[in-house]
Order: sequence, then C-alpha cells, then structure tokens
Amino acid sequence: MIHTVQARFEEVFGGTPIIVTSPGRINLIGEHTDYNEGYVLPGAIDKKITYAVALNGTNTCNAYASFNGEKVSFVADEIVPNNIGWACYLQGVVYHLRELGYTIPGFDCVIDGDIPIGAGLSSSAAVEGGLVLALDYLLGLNMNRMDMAKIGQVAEHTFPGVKCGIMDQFANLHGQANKVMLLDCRSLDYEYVPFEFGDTYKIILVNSMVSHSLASSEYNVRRAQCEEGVGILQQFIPGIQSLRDVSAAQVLAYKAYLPGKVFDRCLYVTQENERVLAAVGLLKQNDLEEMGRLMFETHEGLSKLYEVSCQELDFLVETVKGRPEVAGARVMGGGFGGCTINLVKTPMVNEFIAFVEGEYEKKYGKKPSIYVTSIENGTCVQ
Ligand code: GAF
Repeated sequence: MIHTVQARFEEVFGGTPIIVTSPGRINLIGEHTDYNEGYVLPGAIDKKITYAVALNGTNTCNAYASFNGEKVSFVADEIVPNNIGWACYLQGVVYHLRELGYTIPGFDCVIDGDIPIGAGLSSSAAVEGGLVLALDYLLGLNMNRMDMAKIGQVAEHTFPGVKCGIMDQFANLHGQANKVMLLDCRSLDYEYVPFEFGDTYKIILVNSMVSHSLASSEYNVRRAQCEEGVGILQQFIPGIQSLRDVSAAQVLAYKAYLPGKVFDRCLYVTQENERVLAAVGLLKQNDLEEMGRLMFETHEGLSKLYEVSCQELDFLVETVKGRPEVAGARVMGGGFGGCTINLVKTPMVNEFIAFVEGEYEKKYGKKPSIYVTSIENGTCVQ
C-alpha cells in the first residue's frame, strides 16, 4: 500500500511526500460509554488508511483518493462546514486546526486504505488522525496526541454532524501493538493492557455488510437520551455530571422517574461501565472465557436496552452463541450495521469462519466479509 500511494502521489502531483499510516480500531468492550464520560477498551488494528502528503507552496489543499479516483481542492480559510463525501473529514481537520490559531498552507495528498467503510471500524477517525499527524509533522506544530484526537472528534461534530465521543480518534492515535487501552473518557487518563493471546484466541470481525442511513441521527438521539436521564437523576443524586457518576443500582432505584426509553439507555450505559472495569480485571487474569461472557451481555444490552443492533447483527451473535470455539461476540462500534467482534479459539478459526459464512449466506443470501485482526500501532509517520 505504501508504495502504491507513493507512486500515485508522484504521478498526480510530483515531488516527494511523507507517508503516514493511520489505523482503524476495534473495541473489546465499552460501547456508547465514551460520550457519557465512562470507560472504553479499544485498540488500533491492521487495517489502515495510508497517506502521502507534501506542502505545495500555494494556498490550495489538493486531495486525491486512490479508492475512487476523485480529486478535491479547497483553500483552508474558505472552508465551510459540510458533510459531503470523504473530503469533509479532511476539511474538518483543517478547519479546526485553524480555529486553534494554526495557519494551514496548501498541501497535496493522496489517500488510500483497506478499512471497509461503514463497517464500524472507524475509517473516518483514521482519515482525521492521519491528516492531523501529517500536518503536525510537516508544519512542526508539536501537538500532543490527545489534542490531535480532540481535533478529529470536534471535526466529526461540526462536519458530518455526529456528536461522537473520543474513543475512535484516541485509539487511532494512541494504539500500540498487542495492547488494548483502558481509557477514562472523563480524565482522559489511560492504561495499556497487554492483549497477547494470539496462540489461544483471535479477534475476528464479521462484517454484516449492512449499513443503515439512520446511524448518525440515531446516534445523536441516544446521546440526547442519556443527557436527559442525567438531568432527571440530578434531582435525586446531587453532584452527578454524567452517567459515569451513576451506578446501575441507582438507575434501577429511580426507574419510576425516568421515561421508558431513557431508563433503558441509562441502565445499559451504567451496566456497561461496570462491565469494562470487570473486563480489564479478567484480561489481567487471562480469563478470556469470562471476558467473552461479558461481551455477550454487552450485546444483549446494545440490542434490547440501547437498541443500536439490527436483525443481521443479532443473527450473527445468536448463531455463534454456545459454539465451543467462541468465548464471546457482540455488535461493535456505533451499531445499526457494521461488524460483530468475536473472541474465537485460535485452533478453530477456520471452522468458525466456514460456519458463520455458511449460516449467514443461508439466511441472508450473501456472504459476510470476515477479518482476522491483530492489534497494531497507532498512526505514525513511516
Ligand atoms: C462510534 C463513535 F464514534 C464513538 O465515539 C463511540 O461512541 C462508538 O460509536 C460507540 O461506542 O464509533
């Protein structure tokens, strides 16, 4: 990929670019907790965006996407927030760097990648993180990586309009090979937790090939429902600022005051925060079977209480439940389509793949794409 992106840069723009690779992410557990100031446990993966970037001495930014042959040009100080195509993520990064007071001169870039779009692996955070790191490097901005992650996050808010948390951008920029990261989304403190189970367990993503157009609007609705819940609970539990400050037991105790859906959302988030902390303890004790059981619980919550699953994803999880090679499975990321994440015994990976492909094809008449992933380093200049 690096060589083809470099060659394409020479062909389209000429000159010598820097190369930046920027990965997608998995999340072992801790879904829809980040914007509630809770905990997440993501890692960067071996699927990535590759950038070739160079300053061009003009004030025009030119971007060429190898995956569809489209070329987009814009001038940094003329960018208007929009949600059009892949280039809005680049514009979002440039726009918010300028908001922070940085001058962004013209640059040329070629972008390509193998992160499937709409699969819940956060290709958009990879696009954002890759560009912000490239510009930081070329312009000598010396930003720290958490600040870079915040630029990607706010770009998502202002451009495509997804009021996301910080998990995806954080994982993209902080990933380390064979480690997941316990991130406290309030303090932004984080801890690397070794994930070196390759001989015994593999992380396998099963792409349902479904992507729902409702995903971003419903995502924002979930966030608003959580905030509504906090507003109500504040009347009974003084001092709370987010669902992070509330236990599942408290949500149950105040059920009568919470509208039905708001109660369900709050119960899920508070239970999920508790599961993430339990999961970290289990990983440290090498207890992946119990960790897998928590993943199934998460799926149940995401499907029934948070309502961000769909028929196909529920099918993929139900079908593998109880299989001897599967420790756990659940929908991963924002939901409404995309992938399930599965923890599968390494010696039985081939059987798992054949089984899931067969069952899904029988039911939906199409094969899911299946990725056996590894946990890799975050965004870096090559
Ligand atoms: C999406 C968002 F971008 C993340 O911030 C996170 O909320 C996730 O959905 C759900 O856990 O990937």
